[in-house]
Amino acid sequence: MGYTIAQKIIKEHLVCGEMVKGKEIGLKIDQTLTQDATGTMAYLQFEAMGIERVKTELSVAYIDHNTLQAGFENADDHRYIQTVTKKHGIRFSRPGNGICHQVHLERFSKPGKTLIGSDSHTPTAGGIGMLGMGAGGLDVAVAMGGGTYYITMPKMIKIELVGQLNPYVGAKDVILEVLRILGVKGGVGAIVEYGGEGVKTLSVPQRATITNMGAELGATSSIFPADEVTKAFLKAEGREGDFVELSSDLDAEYDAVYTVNLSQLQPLAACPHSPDNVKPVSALSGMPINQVCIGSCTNSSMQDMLTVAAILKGKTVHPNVSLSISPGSKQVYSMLAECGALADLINAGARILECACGPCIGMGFSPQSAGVSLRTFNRNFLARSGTADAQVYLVSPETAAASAITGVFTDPTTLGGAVQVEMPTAFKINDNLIELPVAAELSDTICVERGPNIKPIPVGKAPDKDLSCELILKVGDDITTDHIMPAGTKVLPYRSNVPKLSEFCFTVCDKDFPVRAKAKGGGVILGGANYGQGSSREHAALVPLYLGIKAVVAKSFARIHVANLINFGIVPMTLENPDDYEHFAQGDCLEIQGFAAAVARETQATLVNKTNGKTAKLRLDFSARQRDILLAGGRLNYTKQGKE
Ligand code: MIC
Ligand code: SF4
Repeated sequence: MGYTIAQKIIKEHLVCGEMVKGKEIGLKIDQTLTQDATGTMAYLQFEAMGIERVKTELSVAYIDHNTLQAGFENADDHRYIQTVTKKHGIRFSRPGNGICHQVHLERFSKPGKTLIGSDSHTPTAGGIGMLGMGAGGLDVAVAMGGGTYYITMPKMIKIELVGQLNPYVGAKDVILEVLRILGVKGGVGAIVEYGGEGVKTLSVPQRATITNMGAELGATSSIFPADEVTKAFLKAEGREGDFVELSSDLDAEYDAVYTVNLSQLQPLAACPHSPDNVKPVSALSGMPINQVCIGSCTNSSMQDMLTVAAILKGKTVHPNVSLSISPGSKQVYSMLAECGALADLINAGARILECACGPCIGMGFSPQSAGVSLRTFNRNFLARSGTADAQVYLVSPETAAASAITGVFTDPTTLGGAVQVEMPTAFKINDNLIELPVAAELSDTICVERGPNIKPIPVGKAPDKDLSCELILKVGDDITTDHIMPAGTKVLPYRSNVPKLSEFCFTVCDKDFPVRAKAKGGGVILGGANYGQGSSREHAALVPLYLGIKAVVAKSFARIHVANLINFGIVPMTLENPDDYEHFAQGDCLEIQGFAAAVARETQATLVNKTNGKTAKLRLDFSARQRDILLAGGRLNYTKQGKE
């Protein structure tokens, strides 16, 4: 039997385990990336491991999330990351150089290699044929130290692309269509591969828009073949030497195949508050809007920006609309300036932001009360924009630009004609904002600077012999990490200060949760399906650990979050029968007899509701390695025991 693209890369990097669907496998990681909102923790953990020098082929630290410096905290964290990376062999992408995924795609991604990043959108690199995966900071720290990265061997989903996109229909519409078909749980446990005749009609940045939002499918990764188009992109980046051809074997087997006809696609929008709540833009036409935000790691390439500039040229943004534009990287930004397109954007009334995540992570540009905001981003989770009652729609740059002019939801295909965007055959290469680390023998000369906002990382404990505690919080389906650990301007500065961060935990769902959890010494959380979807932020495990959470019971979990829970010694267990969810209410007294023994060796345990006498069977689906980590009270303790 032949191999899929991802299987070929996995086979090349397999360190342990068998490539059997559903089984744990260990992979060698070639490259890592971090960003500043998760990076501080990742490097603190790397330092705690006592490894002098990274062992990867390349590791890069980006500063792109916490760039609004309304106090000393973010600037201190940046300085810490700058000094710690210089010492330990990691490149440092300075603030102003751009969004991690965009810059990595331009400057470092390589077909056929593996990449993990402490950011869930690391699969963006799949646009170039690289196997990129989002991971918790601790997993990234381990990989930087040369350690193995563990995943469950994924199933393979193929999206067969046929036809060609019509004018004003973008790559964003392709992934929104896939989200419409598969939903936010549809990619869980899978790698999504793109193939078919339509592939060659898409540029690398367009492919990267599609793989980027594979994160919203819950997929382990998403990947495109590496072909002539990939080669041309690498050549334009002055990196032709990094090209290797990559495609699936003709007899490769997929668990499911879906066809998307590009020629038949129309502009789409993901409606509040989920990326899979997809409707045609034509069905929303005429709805008044208040804000448009263009940018993010999904849609901030040169191609996207030039398209927007062409639509806005000579027009004025509607008076009821505030338009922000954040180019994805310094490369894009400076080329826009040089070709004059930046002037077209400025003249139209766009508010140009720095090349960073910005509004995507609630770093400014929160919409007005109950405001309708059209964003070219990837997530429209409740309150993520910073305005609790905002209505955020995810759209393509084409739809965003057209609507910014009219002030109402506008299907860009009604503009008529076509935007002609001339893509440069050579990008402007200037890596002056990427600092190199010092040579190993000079590392002692570097003093790592730590600001007062950096507080110790909480460390987990071994599970209790019998678990007896309260159901401290009950939540529904599709709880995101933005519910568990919100972001935004007020919260993000505390990413390296867990005690302070804990004051915001779950407050989107229940404002009293932090105080209640602290007063009661923690307990168990009950969730619905796909608990922990979204970000890779390990804070969504670390902070509950700090608040005393010992276990999370759910109908199902998202991949990165479940790995983070295990890394920090919180036991994730699934309900054997999802209907049992109804037999538990917040405040109930819970018990699991023989809890530690079950974690050590059982695949089942019985959860007793002592308040109403009901019981539920729980599944404990762990590998032997995961059981050891949980018994040690988390991966930091486990590594201290000398294990990888
Ligand atoms: C996000 O888009 O939610 C983030 C912010 O990039 C996160 C990482 C984080 O929480 O720092 C992600 O996607 O992993
Ligand atoms: Fe940054 Fe938004 Fe991309 Fe996350 S999704 S990395 S916040 S641009």
